[in-house]
Amino acid sequence: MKLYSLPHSPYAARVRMQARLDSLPVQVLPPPVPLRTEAFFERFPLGKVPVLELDGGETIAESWAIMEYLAETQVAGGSPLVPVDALERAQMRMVGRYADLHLAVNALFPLFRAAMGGCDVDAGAMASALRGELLKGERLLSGLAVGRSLNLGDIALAPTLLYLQELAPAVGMADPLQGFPQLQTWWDWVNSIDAVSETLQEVRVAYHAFVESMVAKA
Ligand SMILES: N[C@@H](CCC(=O)N[C@@H](CS)C(=O)NCC(=O)O)C(=O)O
Repeated sequence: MKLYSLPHSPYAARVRMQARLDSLPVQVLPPPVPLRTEAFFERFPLGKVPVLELDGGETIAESWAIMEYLAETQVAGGSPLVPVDALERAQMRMVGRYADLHLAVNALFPLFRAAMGGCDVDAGAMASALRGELLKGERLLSGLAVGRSLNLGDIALAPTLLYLQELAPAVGMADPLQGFPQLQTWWDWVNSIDAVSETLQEVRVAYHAFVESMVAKA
């Protein structure tokens, strides 16, 4: 199987983490045709990475769909990254949805657009939105932060939180996890797992290189 990935992509990082954790036979490659071209959309209708290409040529986009496919098909007896218990599985999906539909939509995307030179940046409003979204995570993870196995929800959340820590200083939050002890405990825990911290470090390095290239172009 081939995983089309970009090193700075938080979404591709999820699948790379999973591949490391579950020792999956996945070859990580850059996209075979340039992003944002007609050729890319023709081959990969959703127009984004990550994309998993199976040995038969079928493709799957959307990180969550890829992760569930891999977890269901590639580990005999089921991946340990998906809880057997239905409630724990629902909690796993809830954390994944929190990362994508709350934290990313309401806090990360506005910060990212601002960092990329968006106009009318209201730093105070962005910091306040970020605090509000982190407070949701703080409450959500209370009781889910420690004493259990890592799951796909954690893998989905970790790269999003990494990006928020990279971008929050621009709106005056040098340490966005300060004041959110559950989130901090969770962050320390996931970072104590090598496959997670190594993948996050790849994302961090690639993001810094990306920022430097933007500065050089400006
Ligand atoms: N919901 C998608 C998001 C994927 C996504 O946004 N990927 C970005 C890279 S981080 C991308 O491919 N962007 C292409 C573009 O902006 O043209 C997922 O979970 O896979």
